Amino acid sequence: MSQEQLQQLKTRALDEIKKVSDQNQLQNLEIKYLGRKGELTKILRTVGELPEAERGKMGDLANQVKQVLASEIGRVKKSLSEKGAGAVEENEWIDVTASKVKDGFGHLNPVSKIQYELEDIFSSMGFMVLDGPELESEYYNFEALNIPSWHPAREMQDTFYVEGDGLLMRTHTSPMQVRTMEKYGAPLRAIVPGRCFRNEATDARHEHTFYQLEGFMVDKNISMANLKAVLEVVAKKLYGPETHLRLRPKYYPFVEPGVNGEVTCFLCKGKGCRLCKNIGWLEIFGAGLIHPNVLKAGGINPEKWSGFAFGFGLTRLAMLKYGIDDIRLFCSGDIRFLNQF
Ligand code: FA5
Repeated sequence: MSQEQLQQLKTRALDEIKKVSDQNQLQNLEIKYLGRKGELTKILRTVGELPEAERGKMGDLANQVKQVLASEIGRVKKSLSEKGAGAVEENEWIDVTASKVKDGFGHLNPVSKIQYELEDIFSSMGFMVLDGPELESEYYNFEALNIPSWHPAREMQDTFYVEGDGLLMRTHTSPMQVRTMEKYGAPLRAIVPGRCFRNEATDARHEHTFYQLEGFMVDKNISMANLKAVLEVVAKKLYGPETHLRLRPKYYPFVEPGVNGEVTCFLCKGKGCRLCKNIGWLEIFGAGLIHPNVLKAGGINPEKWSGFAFGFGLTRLAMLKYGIDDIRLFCSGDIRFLNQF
């Protein structure tokens, strides 16, 4: 290697160092020129083999080049790490008055829209809005709701169990009935919107993760008439003043009697259409009078107090309202689905 070639190597290396934009690139250059097998290191190793007359000059020059490169690499390394720590270079500036890019704003999920609408309606009737744990105990999810371990109703609500602690992902929002009774006593009125989980063979109407909205009222002499009156007001506010409500017997272990709540189809006004499958009615909740065993589990005397409870399928309400024909779209993570609402 001649002195001229050594100068060329220095120019090339400095040029490359000037262009790096991150620590990785810089480290690669350091290895390329100054590493154990680096270009300059190799040259320095061969200086001893040169004729004596050239040896001194080449040795000095190679060492000078090494120092220049090492110090330039050190300088750039420091500047990059300062930049990484948030330092602003003189030619950089931030316009704090600039407005945000418009199309980055989010919006409410259709389930949240229905949830907030129902929260407003129930709050106006004196109901508290409460939140409950999604990871629930077997006791509150089943036993306190009159569903002992041998009860066949457990099979209809299979879920995801957490090993060891008697904990599970709640299958419905009903566990909050007993939790709320324990905390507030009677009289009481509350709704509990929230996420529920079931071990489902999923299809267009069943997901492993979905939303419900629980509601209950405990007071003196509460009857099915109170249940119907409250839920008819809710149905009319939700779907319009001409909406009717019908209750048909259905078994739930935690209510006695238990009912299925249906409203006149808001699309065909009860005449029969694709949405209601030509029945004219849409099933939107389960409900009934709170079973005496559940009141007792909540520390409330069933001889003195009575109450009603209901559970809306919130995801189902959103599907009906927005004409969504497959529940699996909600958890699909497909932004094109959500952008439609
Ligand atoms: C219950 O969960 C009762 N806890 C409701 C209740 C509360 C009855 C208080 C009486 C008193 P059910 O399993 O039917 O009941 O579920 C209620 C609603 O949740 C259903 O109508 C449906 O809309 C919704 N739902 C249930 N399972 C799923 C699922 N896998 N995917 C989506 N929605 C579901």
